Amino acid sequence: MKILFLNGPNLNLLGQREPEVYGKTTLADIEAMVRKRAAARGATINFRQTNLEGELVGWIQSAKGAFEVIVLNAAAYTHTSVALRDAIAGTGIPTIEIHLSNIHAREEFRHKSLIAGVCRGQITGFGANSYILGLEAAINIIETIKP
Ligand code: CA2
Repeated sequence: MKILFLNGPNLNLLGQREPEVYGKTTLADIEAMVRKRAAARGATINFRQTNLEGELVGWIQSAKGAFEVIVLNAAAYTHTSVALRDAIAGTGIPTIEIHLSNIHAREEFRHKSLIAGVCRGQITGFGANSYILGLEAAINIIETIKP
């Protein structure tokens, strides 16, 4: 089971700024947590972060044939990027949208996700645990496709 975790802009700042919104856990802490659970579940993960929209698009495109599922926290690009939506639709790889915060309980501009319609589902508001739930959803998809 090969699962690609992608993280968008500013998530490299997790644990360093705005702890009242995003918590004190760093992205490296989250990666370690996901790695541990993935190993226990027999899955292999690749975990990346970028501040660049085009880099995310490139990673999504080249995931074809290399990964079975993508777990994506597109951060602010969630609300703005038609390019990301098109890339997800274009690869056809099942993609799970995740967020640390509950985007529907925040500012109105965060309520709209441009990628939600091309993702298998959305996990939002469980803090760092959203990543573990994303991993479990990814494994479930893989096991359903290949019983
Ligand atoms: O809740 C999430 O996971 C978000 O994807 C986080 C994005 C935000 O734009 C989305 O609406 C919801 C923001 C990530 C920025 O993270 C920071 C962490 C620390 C300090 C500043 C930003």
